[in-house]
Amino acid sequence: MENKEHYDASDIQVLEGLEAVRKRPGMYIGTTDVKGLHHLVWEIVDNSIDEALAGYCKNIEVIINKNNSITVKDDGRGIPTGIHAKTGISTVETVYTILHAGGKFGGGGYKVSGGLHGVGASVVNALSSYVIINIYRDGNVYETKFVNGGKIEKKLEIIDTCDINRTGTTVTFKPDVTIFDTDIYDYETLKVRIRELAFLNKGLRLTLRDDRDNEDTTGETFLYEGGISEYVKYINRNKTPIHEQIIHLEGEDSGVIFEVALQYNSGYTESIYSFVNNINTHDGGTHEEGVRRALTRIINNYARKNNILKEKDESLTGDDVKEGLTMIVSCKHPNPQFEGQTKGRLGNSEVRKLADNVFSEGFERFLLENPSAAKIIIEKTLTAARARAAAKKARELTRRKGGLELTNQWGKLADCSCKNPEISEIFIVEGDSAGGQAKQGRDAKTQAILPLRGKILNVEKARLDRILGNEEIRSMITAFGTGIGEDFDLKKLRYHKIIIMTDADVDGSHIRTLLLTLFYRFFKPIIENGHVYVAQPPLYKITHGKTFKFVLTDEEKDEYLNSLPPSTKAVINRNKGLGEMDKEELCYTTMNIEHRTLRKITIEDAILADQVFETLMGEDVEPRRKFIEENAEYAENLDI
Ligand code: 28F
Repeated sequence: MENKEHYDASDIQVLEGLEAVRKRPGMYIGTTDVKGLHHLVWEIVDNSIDEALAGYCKNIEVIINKNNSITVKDDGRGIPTGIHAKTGISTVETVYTILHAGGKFGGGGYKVSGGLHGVGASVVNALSSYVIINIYRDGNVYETKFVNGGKIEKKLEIIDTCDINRTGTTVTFKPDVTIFDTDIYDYETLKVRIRELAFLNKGLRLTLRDDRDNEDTTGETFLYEGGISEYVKYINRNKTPIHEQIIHLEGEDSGVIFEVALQYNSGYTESIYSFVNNINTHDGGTHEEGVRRALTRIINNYARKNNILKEKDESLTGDDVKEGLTMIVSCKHPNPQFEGQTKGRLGNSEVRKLADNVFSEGFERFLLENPSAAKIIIEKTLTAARARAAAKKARELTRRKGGLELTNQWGKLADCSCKNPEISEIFIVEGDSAGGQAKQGRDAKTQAILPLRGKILNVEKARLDRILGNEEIRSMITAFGTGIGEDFDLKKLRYHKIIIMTDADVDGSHIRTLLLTLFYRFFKPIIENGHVYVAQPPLYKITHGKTFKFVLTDEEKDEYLNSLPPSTKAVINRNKGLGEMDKEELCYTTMNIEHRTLRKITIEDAILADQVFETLMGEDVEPRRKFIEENAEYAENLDI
């Protein structure tokens, strides 16, 4: 071991540099909390990843040691062991003591990956109570050691020999507890990022091991030959992809590598993540823009060429093509320019062109070679476009009219006096007469009534966007209080029970279908959270003498009739409309909390309603006939 007694000018400069890091660690690693603690690991792992990107390293191992120190191992070439020309000290010592050494002294953009601040090993050294580096190279094992924030304790020396074929670098560091709030590493945090690094660097094997409780563990290994394709598959693992193949495209220009993988699922949210040199670009940038632009353009071209979009139709937008899209965009750039407040945006303009070229060429080919997948994808984007147009119209209309002050008697809401949504209910009632009765007989404290005209469907001829223009429906939307589409907020729901009350005939069933479709498409969470109900008015009124009874089903009717003395003359009335009951009867049997029967609508009910609606309103007669035939029984049971 060699200990220095005299410090020369360059030593002092080095110590001043590392001292600056210790004085203001935040400037170099962001924070000194648990996040900063983990950041140290990534700075070291980044150096191994660089060696992998250079094509020399296949395995990286991260170990959490018993004493909360961290060991990172790679099987790259090993940090050069000679004297660094510019500093006159060993390359390792240079890299570990001079700030930004990786970038400045590396020359020619050796450093491709980079942590949050791109500062490298010297910062880890400055913030550690010790760092030990072992290098395996030329059949020798070298070692050097720093203590107390980067003071060299042991100059680089050969401590052993090894197999001539064994090469690599092993670094062990112990974070300085006087600097960090905590020194406890979180296994999950390390695991999530290590898995991500494995996805982003195909073929690279990364292992994480926790020796804190038990030194015998083998740890977990992450290796993905499919790279970002497997990342997409992983993100979609609990979703339902709508086409089998994950589209994976790749290209290179002037040392810039661009890669993208994508797959659509049946959901509505986008999961698009972009990376530059393995760093998440939260705010996107030119790589992401290039892909998004090309995606929108190619889908439009394809839809027009195949006459799916007609001449008069508006083009699909970027918003339409991203519904249910899971996509990873990854760019490796020797000289990335990060922009924006948090430096989370790639600025290099040449990447936009590269991304666009690679994506449009490959994606167009995919659509041509996979017509069935193409059809499904295009259909999904068209549905998104329709929903978006309808939601926009509804928003504009509800905004313009200010909802609740509508003068039109049809859209007249009789609100309840109670303001607690948990016990408030709104009845959406078919027809003027039933609406009037319900208003008179309700419990005005907790029950709101909104009458709907019976003929909405016929009058409007059923395009959803036009239905959203219907005044009564708009006042219903306003009454809910949640907003619609992008503005939707479940917390603002004013009634925890939304009860559809319609006649037991064809018109009633149409209105129910329409409302459920509307809720399914624009207010899905109110169904998912069990706020939608269908009232079950009695099917029969059975009168004998001065007594009468209401029953819900044929079975109940038979049962009741059998229970009467044989000589009883009973009159059985089948209730066709709500209006056939008087207001006391309606309120007693169908609205009163004690006596009514409500059926809670599930998401499956709503999906079926949505399909029925599509089919009923579609232009083709044949699918309509077929659907009604196939679903007659279920639809009857469901009574939609
Ligand atoms: C556990 C952490 O730090 N691995 C590293 C290398 C390999 C080279 C290198 C590193 C050249 C001039 C800076 C080897 N042979 N793991 C690591 N593996 N650094 S760090 O070079 C350092 C640069 O100054 C290396 C030929 N070229 C590069």
